Amino acid sequence: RPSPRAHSYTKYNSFDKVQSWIASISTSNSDLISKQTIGKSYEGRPMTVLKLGKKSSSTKPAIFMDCGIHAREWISPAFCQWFVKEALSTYGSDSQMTSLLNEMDVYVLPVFNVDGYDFTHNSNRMWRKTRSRKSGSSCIGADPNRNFDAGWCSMGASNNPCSDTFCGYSPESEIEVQNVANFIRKNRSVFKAYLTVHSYSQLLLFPYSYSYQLAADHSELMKVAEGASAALRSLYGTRYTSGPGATTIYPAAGGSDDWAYDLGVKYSYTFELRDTGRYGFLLPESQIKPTCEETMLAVKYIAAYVQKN
Ligand code: ING
Ligand code: ZN
Repeated sequence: RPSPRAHSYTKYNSFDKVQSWIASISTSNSDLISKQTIGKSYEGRPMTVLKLGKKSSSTKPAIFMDCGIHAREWISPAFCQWFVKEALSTYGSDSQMTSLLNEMDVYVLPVFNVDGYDFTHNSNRMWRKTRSRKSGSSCIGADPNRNFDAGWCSMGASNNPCSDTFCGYSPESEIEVQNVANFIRKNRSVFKAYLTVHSYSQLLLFPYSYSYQLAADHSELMKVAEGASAALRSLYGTRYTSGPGATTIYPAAGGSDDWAYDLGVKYSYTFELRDTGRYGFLLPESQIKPTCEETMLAVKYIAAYVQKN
């Protein structure tokens, strides 16, 4: 088995490479990291979550972060891999990371839409959805970020199976969405924050996207988002806009952040990473490092806030 040293964090790795990285990194750092499979995808691929944190006899509060809900947004899984590497390599030297992993656990799902991600590497680079099939339609897949049970398919989603924003045949019809929703429901009392990473547009979004109503915690969510955006910008000057999904990007029901928030996970955020459209989903590999470095600052800002609240 290749050692984690052989893994490149500045390339867009295939699903198979991410899986072997998950296997090796979790065995070589067993004091700080463990892995668990939360289920299998439509095509039978494992969905593996990495749990980062100092082992403790009692249950610690936790943060859940997923990447790669949408297949073509390759910078997103690259960020989750970067985050895991940084967490392990700065634990013990960076005081914030040390304190975070001593007091909390961070659950990372590096690739959510495993079938779609593999499909973008092998067949169609611009694929977004899952790869599920249903008799009666020749079109494949549903949008996992329209398939959560949050105002499901009421706005900004399509009931046409051929659409890129198809909401699915019912809430959680997609097995990948069901696997994540079940895992978060099971641990709902320990999760203090839910972070989901997309691209592109340079936005830090929070609920709601399924409604124009402001979230009960709107002011606090906005304050934390502005702080995180400022931290991100401090490194290379990259500008992010913060706000509720519905008015900051577009109304869209069935999103994971709205669902997690309504379940009771207060600090629920959607990142839209670089860029603003020059390269879009085809962000060059040369931008992986700077994008991940600046995004680390925003994620660590949110984590530090959640930790003290
Ligand atoms: N953007 C998100 C999308 O699913 C979003 C925006 C965020 C919608 C939160 C709903 C909830 O369309 C991308 N780029 O995928
Ligand atoms: Zn997306």
